[in-house]
Amino acid sequence: APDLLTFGETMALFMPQEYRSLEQASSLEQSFGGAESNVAIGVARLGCSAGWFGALGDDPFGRMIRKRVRGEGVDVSRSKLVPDAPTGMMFRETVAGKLAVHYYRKHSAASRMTPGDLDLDYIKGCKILHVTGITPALSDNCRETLLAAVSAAKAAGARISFDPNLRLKLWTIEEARRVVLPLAEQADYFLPGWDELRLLYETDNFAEAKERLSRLNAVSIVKGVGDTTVVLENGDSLEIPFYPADKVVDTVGAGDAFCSGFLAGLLKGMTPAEAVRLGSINGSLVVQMRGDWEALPDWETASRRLSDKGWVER
Ligand code: KDG
Repeated sequence: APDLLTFGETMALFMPQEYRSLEQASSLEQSFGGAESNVAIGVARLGCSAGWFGALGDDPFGRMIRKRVRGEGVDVSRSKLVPDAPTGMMFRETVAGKLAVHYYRKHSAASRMTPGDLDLDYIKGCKILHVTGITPALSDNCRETLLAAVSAAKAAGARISFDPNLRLKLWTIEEARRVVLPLAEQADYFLPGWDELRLLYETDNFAEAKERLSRLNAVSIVKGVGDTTVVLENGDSLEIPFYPADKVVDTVGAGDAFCSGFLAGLLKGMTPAEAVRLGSINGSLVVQMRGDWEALPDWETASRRLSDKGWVER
């Protein structure tokens, strides 16, 4: 099995050109995105072995996604094209400077995944299983599938990486808390954004949140505490400034890009703090181009930035 495994829903993505609204657009650019496949692509681009699986519809979009994820060097051998449900779709537009996402994903192929779809032997062979809070928000059967994958991976000694990726269009914060907080307890790496953590922990006080995080077994990596990422490990806390971005064009996918750099760093033997720097470089590159994953760097580009001496730690 690949060293890094992840699974979830990947959707076809459509965006108007030149920042028109969807109402006014006459043509749309086609791409695709999904938090987990974004991570797998990022890890593969950095030269590590990565696999992604999920259910897609047996339709043009499902085939497009599988082909293109495979083309990025990600193992998609366990993904499925299912005949009786469509590939989910999403549309993004910027209206009055504000990004809006419209999902068409109810009853999608991915939302029907069940534990029976999992190849447990394959999952048991990975070093790190990365999951997000989007999957359990899709359906009860998806939640059970995620829990089954996490237990199998943990039992086999794999590490669990967990990004809550709160999607309040898919469930309420109360529902999210009931699933996300227990999953954080199972994780080896917990990667929330500070905006998400404030909602999950119901606090605006970072010191209080830190206190709660310190009770987890996980190394916690909190993204976006001001312009820094905070790494909490065995009671120590380290702030690592964001790698600078010249221009911010599209912030969607930044969190996934960050996770992919972080996970690739761990697979390359870096400490969590070093791996966060690689995550931050990935995040800074992705926000400068449209799309979730297109601007993810290869190892040569990222490592050049890693050795940039002008970028100091606080
Ligand atoms: O993190 C980016 C994702 O949000 C996007 O690609 C779509 O996976 C997605 C989702 O469910 O929102």
